Amino acid sequence: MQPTQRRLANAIRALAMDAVEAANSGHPGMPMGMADAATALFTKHLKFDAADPHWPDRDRFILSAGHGSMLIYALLHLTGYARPTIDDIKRFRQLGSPCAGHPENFELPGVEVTTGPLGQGLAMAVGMAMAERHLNAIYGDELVDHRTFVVAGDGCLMEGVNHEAIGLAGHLKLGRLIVLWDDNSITIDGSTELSRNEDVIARFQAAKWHTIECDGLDAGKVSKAIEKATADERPTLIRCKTIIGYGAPNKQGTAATHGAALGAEEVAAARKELGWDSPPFEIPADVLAAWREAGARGGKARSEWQTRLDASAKGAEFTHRMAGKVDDAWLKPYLDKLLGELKPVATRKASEMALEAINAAIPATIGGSADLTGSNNTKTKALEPLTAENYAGRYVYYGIREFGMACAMNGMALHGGVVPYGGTFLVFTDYARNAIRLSALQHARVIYVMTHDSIGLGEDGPTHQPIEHLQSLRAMPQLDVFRPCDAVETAECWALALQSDEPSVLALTRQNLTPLRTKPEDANLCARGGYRLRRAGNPRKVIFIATGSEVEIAVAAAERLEQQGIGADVVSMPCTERFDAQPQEYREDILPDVSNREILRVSVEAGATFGWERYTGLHGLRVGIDRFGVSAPAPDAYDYFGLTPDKIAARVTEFMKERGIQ
Ligand SMILES: Cc1ncc(C[n+]2csc(CCOP(=O)(O)OP(=O)(O)O)c2C)c(N)n1
Ligand SMILES: [Mg+2]
Repeated sequence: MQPTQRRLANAIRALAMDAVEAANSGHPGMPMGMADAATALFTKHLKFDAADPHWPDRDRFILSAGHGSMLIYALLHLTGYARPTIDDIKRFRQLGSPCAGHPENFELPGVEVTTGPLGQGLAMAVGMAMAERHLNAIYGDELVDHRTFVVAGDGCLMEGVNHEAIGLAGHLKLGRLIVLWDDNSITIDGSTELSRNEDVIARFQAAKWHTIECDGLDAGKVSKAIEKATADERPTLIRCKTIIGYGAPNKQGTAATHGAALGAEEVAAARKELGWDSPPFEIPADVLAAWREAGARGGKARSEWQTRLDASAKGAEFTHRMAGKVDDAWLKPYLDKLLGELKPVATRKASEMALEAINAAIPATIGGSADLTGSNNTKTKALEPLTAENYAGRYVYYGIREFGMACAMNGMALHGGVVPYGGTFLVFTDYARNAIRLSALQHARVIYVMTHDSIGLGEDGPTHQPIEHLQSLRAMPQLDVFRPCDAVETAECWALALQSDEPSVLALTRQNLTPLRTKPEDANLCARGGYRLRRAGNPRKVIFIATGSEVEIAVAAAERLEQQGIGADVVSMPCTERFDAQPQEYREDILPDVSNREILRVSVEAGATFGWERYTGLHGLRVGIDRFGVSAPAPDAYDYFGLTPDKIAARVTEFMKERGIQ
């Protein structure tokens, strides 16, 4: 006799209790409450094949309530994924175990995205569903025909980003997105009544979602709800009424089960309550067999899909795209043309010019902006909007939803087959910041086109003028921050961002910049992160290290110094992260390891000087802005902050005099 759905679910409950008990840390309540719903989904509906976690046409499952990580670890193990093994689960939350505290996409195939920061899983799922519809529009049902399922908790539906995400999903009519809400009326502080009295269902309906309510502890009812959800054209929220920690007789329904081990006594009582008499980490053979059967259930669909792929005229192209490969053959002809018609342009405009070539050459790009299309210059001429009526479009009007946009781009990038880029003002990276952090943590190739990158934006004033943003983004691991100084560097930085397996921020100006790179080069000079743009004429006494719009100012300041017999190099440093990764000989050639008495190093960037001592040395000179900006035309703002060639040259000579540098 086949084990009941409840008994299959109890295997999840047991593993969750036991793993948290062994680690003496973790969250048993959520997996225990949602075990029945997850069992219904994984045994009856989710299209997947545990033998091939990377099958491109699999349904995507996203555990947005990432603290309940044992739910997904249990599911992957039970359905027969190669990892996690039972030993991995025994080492839940221990160093080196792929069963980390929260699910990490880079640890386990089957974990589609990294979750834990509440709300973002749901918002990334929106991006996954967008990528699916887009690729479906191009490759058809025979190659792309899958759904995105999400388990979200109360926390996910309280975080502001859920509003952005569901608004976008409703607007784009992402009918293949199905969210199971773990409605257990509990969060860490206690009852949800402490902090929420909104009508969540009405809110989703207002965002044009289909909603269903069911008993989340009854797998059969959840199954019926999923059937209804898949039949509807709208995205669906299934409100699963559950009890947190279900099965733990004395603690269920309370916040005590949310994030702590239940304790040996309560675990024993739960075993009794659930009729589960296997020792910890042991799954009865009949239960395991039924789960393994569920994990192999998609094998036939996968092999049929493989046959269709092999026969498809677009098969090779599809495989290439899903592998994430992009061409960079566009760069050289583009640069050749650009060098023939040099004129001052803002780097945001230079980015648009490069994008014209990129979008023509790389069909996988999907652009967008958080309602600043005309300012971010992200839409190239041929791009059509991606809409509910035309999913084949390649331009997303995200609306004023920076965080939602960044999350959606993470989801798209991790879905695969598309390369998302999106814009807003650099100052608003703060709105999107935790999603940028998740791009970095997850190795998601997302390209952030962040314009208006300094006081150079002028009259909009200090609310819009980034100060600390460049340095704070540079502090983030696994993220490249590019700040190109002219149109050539902008194209080079775009090429690097597209070839990267990490996210990038392109910091671009509003104001026009003088072309500084005017000759063809054999190599992409920005690839080294920093390079000598100008070599000292007189004996070298000064090295300017500048980025973006301040490079031309540094070059002009260097010319002033040369007139006084002071030799000055100018290093353009479009990407400090890449410079830091260069071999020591290279770095020492550009920034020789000598005292600032022999050669003074001067950083010039229209932003926080914090951190620039890394390149100037403690006794070097840092020219920047360590206060909020001002509302004024850009040239006045630059003058006010002393960021003009004359003022910088004067400051350098003064500094040299004070310090006795000859
Ligand atoms: C953005 C964010 N803020 C705070 C937390 C810390 N946190 C983890 S779980 C949780 C409560 C979530 O409540 P709910 O989603 O209802 O989960 P349940 O207690 O039902 O498992 C909080 C505040 C987090 N992970 N992410
Ligand atoms: Mg809850």
